[in-house]
Amino acid sequence: MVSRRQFFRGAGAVTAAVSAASVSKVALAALPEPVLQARPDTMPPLLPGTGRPYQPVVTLNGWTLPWRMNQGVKEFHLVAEPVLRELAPGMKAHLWGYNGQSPGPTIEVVEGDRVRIFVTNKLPEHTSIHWHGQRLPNGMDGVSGLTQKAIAPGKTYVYEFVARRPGTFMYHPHADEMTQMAMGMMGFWITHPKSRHPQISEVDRDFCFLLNAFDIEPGSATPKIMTMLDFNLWCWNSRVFPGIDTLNVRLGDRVRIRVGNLTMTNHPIHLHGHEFEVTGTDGGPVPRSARWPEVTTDIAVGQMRQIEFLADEPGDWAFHCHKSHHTMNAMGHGVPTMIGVDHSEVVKKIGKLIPDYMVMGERGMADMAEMEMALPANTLPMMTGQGPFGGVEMGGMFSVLKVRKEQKPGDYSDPGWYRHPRGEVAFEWAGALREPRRFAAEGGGSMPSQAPEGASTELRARKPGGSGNKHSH
Ligand SMILES: [Cu+2]
Repeated sequence: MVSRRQFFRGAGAVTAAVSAASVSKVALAALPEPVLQARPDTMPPLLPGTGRPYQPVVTLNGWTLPWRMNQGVKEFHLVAEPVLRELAPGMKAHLWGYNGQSPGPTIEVVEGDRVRIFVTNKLPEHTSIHWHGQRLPNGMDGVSGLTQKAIAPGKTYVYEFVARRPGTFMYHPHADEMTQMAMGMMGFWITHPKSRHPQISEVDRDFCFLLNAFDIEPGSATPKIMTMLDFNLWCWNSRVFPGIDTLNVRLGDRVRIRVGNLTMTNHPIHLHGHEFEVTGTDGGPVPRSARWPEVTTDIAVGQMRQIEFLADEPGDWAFHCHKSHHTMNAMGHGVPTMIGVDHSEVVKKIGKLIPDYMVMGERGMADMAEMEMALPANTLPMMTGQGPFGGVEMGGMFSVLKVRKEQKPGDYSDPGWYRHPRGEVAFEWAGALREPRRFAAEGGGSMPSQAPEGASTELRARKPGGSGNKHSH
């Protein structure tokens, strides 16, 4: 891929050189060669070889689409087509996307760029592309039926407009949207500022990804497109944990993360160990005076959010959607809550009939992560991912921000697990435990089963060993 990219960049440079001299009609009429991506890896930032300079972004488990300059116009070629996307090692899905992957490649341009996008439809049905959030001529807005004819299978359409407003945008079909978005058709668009912008910081790392979701029955590979809410695979850029790459940064880096939501529900995105500010929304940069610190920001359907922070705490920091069901992989929601239910008798009886019978959830659901039950082909454990201390018991919309002193500028490779300084890891208490008197009197229960006769309702709460804690109740 790198070599193909370099080839493309080289080709772009040649095209630019040619156009500076004299352009043949053939060269002008030809479409830019579509560049395809075969892998779901996070590609290193694509440094602009032609056009105006900018600080590129890194698309999590994605890539940026190369372009060519054609007489001052930045030309891209998107191909809408069926793709095979690996959601995580062990599971591949038949999706629809662009240029070999779902989501499609990120498009990066500079404020003021004139942009021409060729869109070729290799799907079995018509499509269109809407450039979500952009200021553009109405007829370029991509709403089939309303602002253009739908692009029939086999046809290529051209969109052309000036990227007027710097910011974070998305693209997606506006034709049979329910099907095409449920199948994974979407992509990111970044318009970089043309010069220093008072409300847009220069950052050391700039990541982006889309929130998307699929409903794929265990054992199958194609999403159920009629699902409205009960999705079972909650993705960042069509990947689920542990298939989502970590965000690797250098200690002291100023980091920006851009997130767009094209699922059917909101996602409160939460970062551990740091506070961030929302520095941009769908509508552009947030004035500095209007920003406030957060550790979680909710991203509604159709919204984009840019968060920024100083990565000044070394470690492996969880970064995830805070809806606990969204940090899970394929699961049935029809499972009753079994916590506290003793199944031993019924299991003995069923075991005589079905030797492999297994009860889930008596002690919570963490057993699921350790469960070695055979899975149907092409699905993922519900909670998974191994950390340095054992199972992480997560899936779905979960990743890790890795902050390291040794990470070199511009190095996005995974530094491995954090090595905690001595004395900075939670540890098991090995000393004696004093049992509160009430526990023993109540036979080990933590709550009195009934108030003793004549007792007042006042509870005397004492913090254990609380010499320094003088809160009274
Ligand atoms: Cu969520």
